[in-house]
Amino acid sequence: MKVAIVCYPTHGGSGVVASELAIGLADKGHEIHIVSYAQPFRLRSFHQNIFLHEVGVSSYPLFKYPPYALGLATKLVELVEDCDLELIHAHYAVPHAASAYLAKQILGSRRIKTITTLHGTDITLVGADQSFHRVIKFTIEKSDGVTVVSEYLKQRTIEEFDIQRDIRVIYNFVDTQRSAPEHVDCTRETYAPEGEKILMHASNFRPVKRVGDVVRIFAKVQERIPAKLILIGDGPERVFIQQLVKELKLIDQVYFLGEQDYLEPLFFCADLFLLPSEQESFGLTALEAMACGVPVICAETGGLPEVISHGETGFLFPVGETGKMAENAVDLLRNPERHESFKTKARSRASQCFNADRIIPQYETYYEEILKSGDHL
Ligand code: GMT
Repeated sequence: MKVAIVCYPTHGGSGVVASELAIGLADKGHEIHIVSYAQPFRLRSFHQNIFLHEVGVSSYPLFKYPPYALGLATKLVELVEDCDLELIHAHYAVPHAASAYLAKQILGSRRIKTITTLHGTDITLVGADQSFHRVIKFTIEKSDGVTVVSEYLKQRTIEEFDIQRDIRVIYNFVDTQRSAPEHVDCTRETYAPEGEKILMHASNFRPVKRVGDVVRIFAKVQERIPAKLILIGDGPERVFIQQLVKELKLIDQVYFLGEQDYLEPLFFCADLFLLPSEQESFGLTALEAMACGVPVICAETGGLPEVISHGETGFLFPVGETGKMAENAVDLLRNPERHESFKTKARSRASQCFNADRIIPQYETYYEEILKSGDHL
């Protein structure tokens, strides 16, 4: 197949899923054209069968906001014509799905199919914003195919936008080969020289991630057992979090590593991963942690209960219940046998249910179905 994959290039789940999908499909011989405003961070090295196309948007004094959606649509039209593409797969509704729809209309009689993958905040946060609501609903209805990353997100999309059409659930996935322990290159001693336990969190430091809760959970844990916290990522809340760490007198115990392209090497240093988000349509970082044998303590929200098995691979507690999260973290860390069993189950759940070898063929099959189907106009 010859496919255009449209995605965000920045550190974030939707860009990771789109890039890893591109790699998986290209490995199987499909011709994949990545369309984005910059090179996605997971596609910096060379991959056979992957072609990168950056969308540039001219800036004129008249434009307060450069019209990226139109530049993207134009790029897609050119690519479909020049490279004879069959399918545009837009990751994230805003504005990618709208640009794909526009490209399809411009191409007219030339047959091209569009698939939109909804990732979460395009429905739960951006979608709830009235200024985008009608366009998102329209593009969901008009895409030839729509996938979502969890059953939760499917229900949420149907309810939020009153959608009647079919929506396919295809879960996020991990390359469990890359999560194999022989790839370890992080040493615990660097972060925990006295043999302390290591807790970890990775996100884009947006309010929806409740990184403040991560710090509060850690503050309670380290009162009872020697521990360190590693925070990975960057975003609008970082300054506030650094302030909170100072106020709680935890500076010597918390490491801010900034954005990292791959989390696996660091996960091998971790004893627990914390994800107390307000909302999480799936929680790709939780899955990546599990794949490396790291149990996850997270909020019982969104799609996380579909990923984490409570009492087996981690714990789920209501949003904001930092006390319970900390208490269970301490109990688990103090019980090496139980901790070991959680680690084993986390790794095996990730590889049995969410392995790339299992999920990428689901996208391939869906592509084939959509290519065979009639137009969805
Ligand atoms: O909020 C993020 O983590 C970024 C966001 C994105 O679109 O890049 O992530 C969303 O998509 C991921 C991949 O499908 C999901 O695993 C995340 O759960 C989802 N984030 C939220 O729903 C908050």
